[in-house]
Amino acid sequence: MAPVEGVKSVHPLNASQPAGHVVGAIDDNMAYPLLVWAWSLLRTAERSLFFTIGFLSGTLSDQKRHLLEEFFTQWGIDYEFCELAHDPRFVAQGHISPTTFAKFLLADRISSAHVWIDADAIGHTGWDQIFDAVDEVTKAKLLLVAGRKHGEIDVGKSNRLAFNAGVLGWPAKARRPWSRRLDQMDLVETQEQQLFNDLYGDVLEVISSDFNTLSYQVDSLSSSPNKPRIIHFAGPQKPWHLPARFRGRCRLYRCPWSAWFEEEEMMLDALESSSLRAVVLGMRRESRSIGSLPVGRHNRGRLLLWLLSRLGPAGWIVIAFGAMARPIIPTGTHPLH
Ligand SMILES: [Mn+2]
Repeated sequence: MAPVEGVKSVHPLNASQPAGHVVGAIDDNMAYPLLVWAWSLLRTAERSLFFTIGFLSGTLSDQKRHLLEEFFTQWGIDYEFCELAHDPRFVAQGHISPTTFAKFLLADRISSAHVWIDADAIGHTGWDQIFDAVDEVTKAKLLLVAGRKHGEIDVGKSNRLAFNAGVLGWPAKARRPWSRRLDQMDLVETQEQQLFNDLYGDVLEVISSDFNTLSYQVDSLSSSPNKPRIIHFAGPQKPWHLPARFRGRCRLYRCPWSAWFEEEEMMLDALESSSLRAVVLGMRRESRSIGSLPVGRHNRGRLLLWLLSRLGPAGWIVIAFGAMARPIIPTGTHPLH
């Protein structure tokens, strides 16, 4: 079948422009968001791409994996799946699954230059310039990350993690051994991010926060002074959890989630006449589910989405009242604008 229109095939590789190697990891829950991730990255890249998708043993069903392979083949994506050994130290923490630790395993396995991007992110025009930045990493630096705000980073600040590990540029250099350090660590709130900060804090090359724009830091894309190149939907509540009927508000307001909805819509439109469309709609339905009732202070945004997914049209009442509670609900990440 012909590749989807508007998407550049990576076959044959364009010799004048080096291909970018994108690495990510998923489990069954993230199979559908991964499609939107891959679609957006491919759609907006100016170079050919090669994808490595990692998964921890036993967390991605053969069925899901085969479905993803069908999509990738149809889109002309050059890819490999990479099964990784699970490790009891890879803990689930709140909404963060053990899959996040795949970053370490994949960076060890892939010694050539590549860019890790969390599957809860999308690419925007210009995102693939990060590959140039990785190639230009200075001699003493081992890892490229995006600053938290306006390209700034403060490694010395001990009360807060210096960088978010959702986007990582790995030059073709040695990786630091992480296993023993992980053994020595106390359990902290975001174990894998803390480990990254501990290991690489002194050898970081920092680029603009545009390459890892955290959705909860942006209220509206139309008023944001920066042009996000990679939008990372970090945090417990995710755009794919929001039922379609409530998405119009986000799109009107241009909250960061609207960018995810646009990519998803483009992807679905491009699959209009494809035999895979029915399959993708099934995956989409499945991805909406949040599971059991989310509890705890940090889960207020997720709780709102949980309610909206169960209430149907009555969810508008929750939104009307919720708008009054806006100050206690995370900004830029929900339909309460
Ligand atoms: Mn993430």
